[in-house]
Amino acid sequence: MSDRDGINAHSKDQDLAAATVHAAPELTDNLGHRIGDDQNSLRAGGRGPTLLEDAHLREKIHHFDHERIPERVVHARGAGAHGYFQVYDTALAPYTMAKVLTDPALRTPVFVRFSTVAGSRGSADTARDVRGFAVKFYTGEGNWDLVGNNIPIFFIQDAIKFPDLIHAAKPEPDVEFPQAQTAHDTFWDYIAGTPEAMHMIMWIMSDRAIPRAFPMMDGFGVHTFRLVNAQGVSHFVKFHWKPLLGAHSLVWDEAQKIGGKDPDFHRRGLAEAITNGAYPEWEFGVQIIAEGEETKFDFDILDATKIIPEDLVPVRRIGRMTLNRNPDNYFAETEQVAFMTTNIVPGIDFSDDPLLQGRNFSYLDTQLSRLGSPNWPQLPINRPLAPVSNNQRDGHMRATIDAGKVAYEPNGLQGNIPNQVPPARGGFVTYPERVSGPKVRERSATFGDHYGQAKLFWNSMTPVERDHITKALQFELSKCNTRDVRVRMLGHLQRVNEVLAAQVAKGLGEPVHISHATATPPGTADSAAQTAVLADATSPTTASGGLQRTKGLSLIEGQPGTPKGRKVAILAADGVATAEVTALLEALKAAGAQGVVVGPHLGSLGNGVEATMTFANTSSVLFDAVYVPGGAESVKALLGMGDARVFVDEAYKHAKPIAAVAAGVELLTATMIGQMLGRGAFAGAVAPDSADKKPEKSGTADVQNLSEVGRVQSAMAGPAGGAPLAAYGIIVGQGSQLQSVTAQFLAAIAHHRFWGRPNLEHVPA
Ligand code: HDE
Repeated sequence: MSDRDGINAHSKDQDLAAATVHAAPELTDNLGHRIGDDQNSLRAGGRGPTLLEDAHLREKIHHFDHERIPERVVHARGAGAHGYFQVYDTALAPYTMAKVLTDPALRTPVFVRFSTVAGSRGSADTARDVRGFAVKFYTGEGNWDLVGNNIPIFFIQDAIKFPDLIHAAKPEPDVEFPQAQTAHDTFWDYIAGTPEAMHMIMWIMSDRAIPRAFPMMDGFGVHTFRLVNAQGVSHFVKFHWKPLLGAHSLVWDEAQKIGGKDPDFHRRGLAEAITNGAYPEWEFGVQIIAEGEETKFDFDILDATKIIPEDLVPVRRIGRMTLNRNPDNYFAETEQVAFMTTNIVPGIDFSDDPLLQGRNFSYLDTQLSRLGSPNWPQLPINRPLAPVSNNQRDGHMRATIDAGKVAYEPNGLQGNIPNQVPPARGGFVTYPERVSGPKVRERSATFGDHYGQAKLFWNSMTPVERDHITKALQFELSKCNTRDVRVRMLGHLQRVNEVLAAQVAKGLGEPVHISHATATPPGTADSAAQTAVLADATSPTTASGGLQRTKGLSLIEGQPGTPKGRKVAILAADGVATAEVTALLEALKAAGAQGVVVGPHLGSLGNGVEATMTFANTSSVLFDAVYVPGGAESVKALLGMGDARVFVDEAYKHAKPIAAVAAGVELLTATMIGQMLGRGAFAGAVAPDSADKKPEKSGTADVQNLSEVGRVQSAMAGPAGGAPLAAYGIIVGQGSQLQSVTAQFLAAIAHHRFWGRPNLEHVPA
């Protein structure tokens, strides 16, 4: 067995462990001298000048002065994790000789880095942006990097445009703002002159650009690649990652507030999930197209502004990735990891996508300015598990000691080793694609349709998702200072969908020229009126394989519903009903969700309930659902706290499940929920306080059963003429109904958001 065959899921962990150092009892300098005093520099007298002789002071400050390296020119803000990848079976063997994709016995170690694109290293996680989704597979055949995004297409078709796109998106160079935002003149000025970006604009204005969590994001290889089998036959392929938790998003008002309340929201969530053993998982999928088949499409598979709709070519799920270990050191691992699109293994190859071809230059080039030496592949996080042997030598920070006098080939002195490897023994051979043509700077006519798939995306959205896209465009363009930029963008939107354009125009105070009904934009809340206007506003597609809509695009339709990974705030004060808190905490834990008691102060709230967060140090926007247990004293205190009321109001506005038991229901009726739905909706739910009673055993069963959500308890009367409370994701009950309330609440959490609640625009949160 060679070193290449012995790789298992832990191989990279062991490799990194060899380079990991732990604190030792004795303090030393960098060259092992024991330090006697690390608090006082060497001075001529207690009040005298510092002496040049103080080598320890100079070493310490010298190292500190050089601790930073340049941040990535794009994707500077990121978070990473270790894990492994394994295919289910040999299904891809007819298509590729890559062992990582065909041998189900292999657990290939991976390191994954998620990122935003535009913001700098310290920017907020929840900015509206594409997310990077870069996976480094440490395979026995060398490293394979799949450097993808959470959106399956890109803004531009040719790499030569990338510096312009990024210059336009980054903070404006004269003033260096806005940070991590596209809502400014230069971005939209560039986009208005770049029609090929229109499909991508639909995606980044959608909720895809504000994911709920890294483990709740799709991932895409974006470009068309090749799979090549042992006979040298090539198929085209698109790569997909599908999260087991489903792909879910924040809402924009929430994302903006989180940016201030917890700028580390996504990286904290990833680290906590792994620490808690809730390992993020994705299935790996492929769309495979035989060579020649691609010419049947009315779009070009080499054009990175196009998807291959899933209804045209289904995604076959062939394996799974699990992330199960946090990095030990952010800088050494997440900051120094260097991905390259050119890292591929036998059985995988490039297509002629001009964006991919340009990337193949950029990723090697950029590592030199970031990591400062051509020896960056020797850094522990970058070095492969596959053995390395070649005649490259020297350079800054060379870590290996390359023994022997021969550093060239061919050579006779060393038996001509290291020697080239024939294909039969794993040597890489480029797919011998036949290429001919004049040298020209031109774009193929097959790349010419810039609006067709933007329409496919728009049509495939549910009405509330269309409302969100429209609101995002109203927001972004309203922040452009130059009217001409706004008006030029309206021209493009008109070509995607005229009702969309009219609604955005309304938000910008521009004239609307269509006869279709319009609605006044509603501020930060979802608007029932705008959603209704957009509900039937579809556009005939082109460049979409004859499809008018396709699955795989909506974040609301076809996503798995699960309470796993969700975080619930339990609002409580001194005297809270212990049994109700305990029952919910247990039920959430059993369902893979997490409950957090939020109180006016940390620590004991009496009877064994501990508050681990306070109304001052957290916020409604950091949770997926809210629960108000009973306990007369506790509820009385909450009723007197504006922060507790806003907590509930925001959860209502952001369409999150809300539950209350016994006296806890009073907090709901006293907040905007009571006013929005009418207090009558809660009739019969408020019962004598259950604090002293023994509750029924809490129910954890049947949490996946979403029909529970629609089931109305006898205690819950529906608002006159309206839907029952539970249909709005609001679950209330008496203390004696704890089991049923808990089960319904879990089902509501699994459903995630309850769009279309009444009167949202009136909620002052
Ligand atoms: Fe990148 N991109 N990119 N990109 N990209 C970088 O490489 C570049 C593109 C992506 O977590 C840089 O090491 C060009 C598409 C990710 O370390 C740089 C073009 C996609 C990451 C670079 C693109 C990506 C990067 C900066 C246009 C999705 C972060 C630092 C042709 C398929 C990787 C670095 C990490 C990073 C260049 C377009 C994904 C400068 C020239 C399309 C996930 O080399």
